[in-house]
Amino acid sequence: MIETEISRAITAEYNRKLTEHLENDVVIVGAGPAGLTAGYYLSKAGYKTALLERKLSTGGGIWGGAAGYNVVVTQDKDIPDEFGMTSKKHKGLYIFDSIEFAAALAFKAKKAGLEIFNLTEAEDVIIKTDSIEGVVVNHSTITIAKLHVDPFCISAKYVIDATGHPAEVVKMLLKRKPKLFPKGIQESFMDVVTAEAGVVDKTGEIFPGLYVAGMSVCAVFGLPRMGPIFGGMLKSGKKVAGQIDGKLRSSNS
Ligand code: 48F
Repeated sequence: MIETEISRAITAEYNRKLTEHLENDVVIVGAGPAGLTAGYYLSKAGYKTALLERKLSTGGGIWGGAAGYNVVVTQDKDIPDEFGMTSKKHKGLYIFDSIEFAAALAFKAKKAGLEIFNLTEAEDVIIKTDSIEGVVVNHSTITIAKLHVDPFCISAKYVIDATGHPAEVVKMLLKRKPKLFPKGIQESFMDVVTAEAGVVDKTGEIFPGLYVAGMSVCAVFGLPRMGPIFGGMLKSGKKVAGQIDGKLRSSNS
C-alpha cells in the first residue's frame, strides 16, 4: 500500500540518519548563521558533523533582518560569495536579502554533507572525566509540551555552542560548574565595531571539548551585542571550524 510505503521510506531514512549520527566528530547546537557556517566548513573538510536545531526552520535570527525588515548586512563578502549569495553595496556595507541569506547557508551546508536535525533540542551535556563527550537531546515537541519523557544521547569529540544570545550549552555546564564563570554570562550594550571584532577574536574552546561561536561568544565574554550585522557570525563559524579541524588533525596524526 502506497500510504504505508511512504511512512516506511520516511521512518527508515530518518532512522538511518539518526543511527549514523549517534557518534560524531562534531555536534553543533543551534542552526543560526554561526552554527550553519561552522557546519558547512567542518562537513566540507570531511568531518562527521551533526547540527541540532530546536525549531522547525534553520536560520536563527537571520529571517527577520532588523525589526522584521528582512534585510541583513555584512562588512565583507568573501564568505557570502562562497555561499553564492547576491549582495549589493551600500557605503562600507554589503546588503543581502535575509531569505536568500538563510536559505543559502542551509542549502550549501547540507550539500557539503552536514546532517541537520531540526525539531531536536539539546537539553544537557555529557561529562564524565572533565571534558564534554556529547549532548543529551529530546524532541522539541516533547520539551515544548513539558512532557515527562526521557531523552536520548549523541556523542561528539567536540561540541559547539552556537545557540546565540542565551548560550544555552554553556549554561548547561554552569548549572553544575558555576565557578567556571563566577560573574555569570551576559552580553553588554550595543556596540557594532567592538562586537564584530570581539566575537571573532574570542571564538574558541572555553572548556575541554566545548567551543563557542556566534552570539554565545558575546554572552560568555561579556562583549557587546551588534544587531542585524552578520559578518562576525559567519567569520566566527568559519574560525571555530578551523580550530576544530586543527585539533582533529593533530589527534588523527
Ligand atoms: O540566534 P541565532 O541566530 O545565533 P547566532 O548564529 O547568530 C546571532 C544572530 O542571529 C543575531 C545577532 C548577530 O547578528 O545578534 O541574533 O549566534 O541562532 C541560534 C539557534 O540556536 C537554536 C535557536 O532555535 C536558534 O535557531 N537553539 C538555541 N538553543 C538550542 C537551540 C538548544 N538547546 N537546542 C537546539 N537548538
